[in-house]
Amino acid sequence: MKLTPDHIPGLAPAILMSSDGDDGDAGVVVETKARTKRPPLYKVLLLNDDYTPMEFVVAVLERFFGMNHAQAFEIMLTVHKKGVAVVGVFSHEIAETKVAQVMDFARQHQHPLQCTMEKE
Ligand code: TYC
Repeated sequence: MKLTPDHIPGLAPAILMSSDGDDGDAGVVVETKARTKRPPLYKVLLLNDDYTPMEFVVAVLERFFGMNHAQAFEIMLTVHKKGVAVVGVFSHEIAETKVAQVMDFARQHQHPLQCTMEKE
């Protein structure tokens, strides 16, 4: 089997010398270099429903996503009209925390607001 560094995630080739022409493995010298991989990012999505008050959604966007009132109102209207909008992009841990905070806050106020996350 031909083995090149492309088969090894996180390792990059530095030197790749040709084989001696038999099975493609012998005589091959490979130096590898550690490759730093960016952590995956996650979109946090807010979903529309027919019952959650618009003012509550605006308050959620201000409180948990650091938006000013005008930004929050605009995103709320996008969700209201289109059904869904991305309200932020975060690391997995931060996205999970945001989703939990929004879901808890909505439940505390007995609103059916839904917030989810998906890999970007
Ligand atoms: N559709 C809701 C209403 O008319 C408002 C709303 C907007 C609800 C955004 C949820 O994520 C949402 N009261």
